[in-house]
Amino acid sequence: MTPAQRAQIEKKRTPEADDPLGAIERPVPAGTNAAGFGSDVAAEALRALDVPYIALNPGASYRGLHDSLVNHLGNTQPQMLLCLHEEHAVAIAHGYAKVTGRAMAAAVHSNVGLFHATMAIFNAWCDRIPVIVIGATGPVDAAKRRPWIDWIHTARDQGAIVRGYVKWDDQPASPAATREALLRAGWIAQTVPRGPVYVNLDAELQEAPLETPLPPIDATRFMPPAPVAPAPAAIAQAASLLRAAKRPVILAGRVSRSLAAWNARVALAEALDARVITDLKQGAAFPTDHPLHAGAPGTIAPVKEAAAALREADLILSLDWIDLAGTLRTLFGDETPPARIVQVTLDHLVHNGWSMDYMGLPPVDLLLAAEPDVAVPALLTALGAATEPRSATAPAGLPDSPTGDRVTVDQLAAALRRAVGARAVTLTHLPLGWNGASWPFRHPLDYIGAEGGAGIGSGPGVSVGVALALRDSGRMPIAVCGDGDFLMGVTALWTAVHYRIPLLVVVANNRSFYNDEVHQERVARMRARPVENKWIGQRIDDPDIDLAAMARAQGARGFGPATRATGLEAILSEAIGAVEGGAVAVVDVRVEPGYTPAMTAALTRTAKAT
Ligand SMILES: Cc1ncc(C[n+]2csc(CCOP(=O)(O)OP(=O)(O)O)c2C)c(N)n1
Ligand SMILES: [Mg+2]
Repeated sequence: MTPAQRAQIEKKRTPEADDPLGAIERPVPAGTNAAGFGSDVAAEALRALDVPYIALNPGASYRGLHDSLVNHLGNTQPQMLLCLHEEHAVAIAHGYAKVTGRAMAAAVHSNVGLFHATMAIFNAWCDRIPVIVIGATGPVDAAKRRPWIDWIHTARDQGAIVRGYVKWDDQPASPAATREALLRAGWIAQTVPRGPVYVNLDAELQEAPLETPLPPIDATRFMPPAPVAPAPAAIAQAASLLRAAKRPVILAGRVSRSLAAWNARVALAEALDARVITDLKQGAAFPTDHPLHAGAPGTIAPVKEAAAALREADLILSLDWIDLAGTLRTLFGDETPPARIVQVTLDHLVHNGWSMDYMGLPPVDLLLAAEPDVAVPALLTALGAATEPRSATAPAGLPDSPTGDRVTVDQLAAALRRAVGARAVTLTHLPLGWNGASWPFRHPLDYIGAEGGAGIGSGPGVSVGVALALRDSGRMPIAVCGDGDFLMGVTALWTAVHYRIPLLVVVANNRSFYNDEVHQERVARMRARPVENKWIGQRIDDPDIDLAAMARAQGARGFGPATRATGLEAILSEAIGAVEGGAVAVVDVRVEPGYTPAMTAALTRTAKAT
C-alpha cells in the first residue's frame, strides 16, 4: 500500500466530510454532551480508541451501549454498521483489519449473539487479525434481572465461550473498569501477534446513571506501541547464514499489506538470489510472476516447483510461514530436513492449550523473534544490501477469452482477468478450486488472503470488510466465492448495499459442497465402495438456487446464472461497470466441479509424506 493509499484509507471520515457512508443513519441531536450513564463511558472509550466503525446485530443486553453510540456519540466514530448476523459483524471487522491493520469493533448480543459470532472470531484468531468484540450479559446482580429473558441471557462465565481463541477477555464491574478494559482490549488486540479480544458489558452497569464523572483520560498514554526488534546478535548470525547459503529459499508467510515491506522482501530475495514460495492461505507476499518465485502459489501443499526448491535448499528462511512443520513434513516425512532453518515469528507468544492452530513444532536452527516486516529490513541492513528491489517484473499478458459450453474455474479466472483489464483490483477471497497460476499478484493488495480458520461462510462478510477499507482507494474489491461459502454468508451483502460499499462477488458455483465430494470419493476408494455415491449429501441442486435473485432480494445487482465460457467475459464486464457505478454486484457462474490435481492430492493426503 502506498502512503497515500494508507492515508486515504485511514482518513477520518465524518458526515460533514462529504462521506456517503457517514451520511447514512443520522440521529436527531440528543442535546447532551456529558457522559451520564455507564454505557456512555464505554462508547467514549471506543471513540478514544479511534475505532471507526462498530459492526453489530442488536440485542437488549447492550441496549444501554446502543443508546450511547446513537444519542451520546451521534452515531459517528464509531459509526454503526448493521449486520443481519453476528458472524457477518465479526467477519466485516476482520476484513477491514486485514487491509488497514487497525481494529474495528463488533457488538454482539449476550450469550446467543456471541454463539453466532464464534466461528468468525475463530477465523480472526487463526488469521492473527485484531477485532474488538463487545458483548453483554443480563445483569450480573440476580436481583436486577427481569424475569425469564435476563436469566437465559446471563451465563456465569460468558468469556469461556471464546477464551480459547481470543487474546484476552474481561467483564468489567464499574464504569472506570470498563474504560480501562476497552483501552486494554484495543491495545492487546493491535499488539503483535494480533488477534481478537472480547469485552463483556454487564447490562445493569451499562444502564446505571454515572454516579461521579470520570476524569478525562489520554488513551494513547495507555496503549504504548510495542515494536519487537530481533536481537542484533541473531540478525548478524542470520545474515552470515544467508551469506553462506548457496540455495536459499524464502517461505513468505504472514506479512502485512505494506508496499514498503513488500519491496524489502523483493530486495532481500534479489540480494540473496533466493527462491521464494508463497501460498493462498495468506495475502499476496511476493510478486508471483517474479523470476525468483518458485511455481505458482499453492493452496494447501507446495506446488511441484516449490517442493523442488525446498528439497534442494541449504537454507530456509521462514517469514512466519503458516505450518512450517507441516510443509516440511509433506516433503521430508519423518526425516529432519537437511537445510538450516531460520524462522522469523512471534507467533509462539499466543499459542495456548485450547487451539491447535499453532501447528506442528518445526525444526528451527535460529529464531528471529520479530515480525517479518521488522526483521527483513534489519537483514537487508546487516547484509549491506539495497532496500529497494532491483528488478521490476514486466506486466503479465492477459489470457485468451475463454470459449465453450461449460466453464471451469480456470476459465472463470481468465474471463475475469480480461474483464478487469488494467484496473487495480483486490481479490478479497478465493474459492477452494482456485488455481494460483491463474492470476498473478504484483502488489500486496492484489490478494488479501484466506479467512484463517477455514470456516466456510466467511467469504462474503470478510469481503464486505475489505471493501469497506478500500472505499475510495481506487481499487475494486472482487470476491470469488464457492457457492457453499456464498450461501452461508450471503446476507452479509445487505450491509454493503445498505451502506453503499461497492463490491463485486463472483460465485464459482459448482452446485455442491464439492470439497467434501473429494473426501467421500477418497473414503469410498479406501473401502472399495461405489465412488458414484460421493455426491449424496453434498450436491446443492433440485432445486437449483437462484443466487442472482438472492443478490437482487437485498438490493444488489444480480447477474447470471452464466453457464457458458463463451460470453462470460461480457457478463463480468457489465457487472464490473455496475460496481464502478457504486453497486454491489453478484455474478452466478456455473462452474464444473473439480480442483487442481495438486489441491485434490493435498486434500486427500495422509499426515505423512506420500
Ligand atoms: C463452517 C464450516 N462448515 C463446513 C466446513 C467443511 N467444508 C470445507 S470446504 C466445504 C465445501 C465448501 O463449498 P463451496 O464453498 O461451494 O466450495 P467447493 O468445495 O464446492 O469448491 C465444506 C462444507 C467448513 N470448513 N466450515
Ligand atoms: Mg461449491
